[in-house]
Amino acid sequence: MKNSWTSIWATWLVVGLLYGCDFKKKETTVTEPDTQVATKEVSTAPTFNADSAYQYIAKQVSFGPRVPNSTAHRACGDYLIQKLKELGADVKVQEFEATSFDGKRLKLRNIIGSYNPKVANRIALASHWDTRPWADKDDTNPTTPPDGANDGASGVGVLLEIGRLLHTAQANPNVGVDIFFFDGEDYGDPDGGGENTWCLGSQHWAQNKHQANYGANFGILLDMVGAKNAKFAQEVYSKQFAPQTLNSVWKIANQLGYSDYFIYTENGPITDDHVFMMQGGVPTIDILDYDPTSPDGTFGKYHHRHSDNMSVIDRRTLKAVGQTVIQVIYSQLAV
Ligand code: AHN
Ligand code: ZN
Repeated sequence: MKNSWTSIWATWLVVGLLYGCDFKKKETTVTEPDTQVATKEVSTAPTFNADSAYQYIAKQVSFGPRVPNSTAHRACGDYLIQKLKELGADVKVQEFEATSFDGKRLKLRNIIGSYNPKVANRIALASHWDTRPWADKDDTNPTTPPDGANDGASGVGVLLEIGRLLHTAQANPNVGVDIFFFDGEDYGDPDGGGENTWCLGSQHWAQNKHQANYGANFGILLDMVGAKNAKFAQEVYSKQFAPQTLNSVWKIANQLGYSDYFIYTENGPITDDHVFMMQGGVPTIDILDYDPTSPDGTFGKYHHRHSDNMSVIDRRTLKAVGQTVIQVIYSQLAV
């Protein structure tokens, strides 16, 4: 069992290394909506407030780009710790150092907020909170960092709003929720230095759990979940290693009326924090704005460019993602 799991991983690693992240020549397959998956009777979830999520994003952006070792990064990390506490979470901070592909020593923090910490059935939710040090796809100024409103801040903003709902909702979901803000995701080598140059925070966590014997039934990673007209295709590693979660989440999103966003098209594979969450034992899907059928290809036009600022953020996209995730929590998926 262990061996076949290892060889499956090795195969995907090779596929990932061959194709990289931004690969363009890929086959796309269309799968039909899965109507077989049984989700428990949909219980009433609280209403996700997209404007509140929007404000949490604007607040992060107001610190400036959250590039590791910068004062904005330090200040925003302090804010996130404080905010999660204020929203009633049990907060743990993992402070550590990692070496970047270009030889820098980075001071990083993973920030983890837990709700219903004693409950055995758990859901892991995650986003990265750091900003890429360079808008390296930008035509005019590729050496300075972007605002990272979508790439970084959007997922965190949605998860803070989820935390606010868990803190204030009348009905307590019958499940524990852990919110992971991973650091150092976006410091990767653009020139093929390897997949392990990305996702430094989740790699650290996979090797050093914040809690002995930590486990979750499944995980959901949010990455670039705020752009106008975002498309969330079904990412290959998610489909391979967390198929039930993927099917259930897409089904709920489509039931809620968000079929424009949660599309039944395959993409990837993408090396993102969910890969390392899976290595840490939590089968995790990636909700990621990446549409292989778009004429612009792959990531959105704002990706790693200065146009990734508040003007790309659309409350309707935040609502589609946030309402889906809170509904998943209150549906207590049997996956
Ligand atoms: C790579 O490009 C290797 N991974 C994409 C993950 C990512 C970057 N998410 C946001 N920025
Ligand atoms: Zn990025």
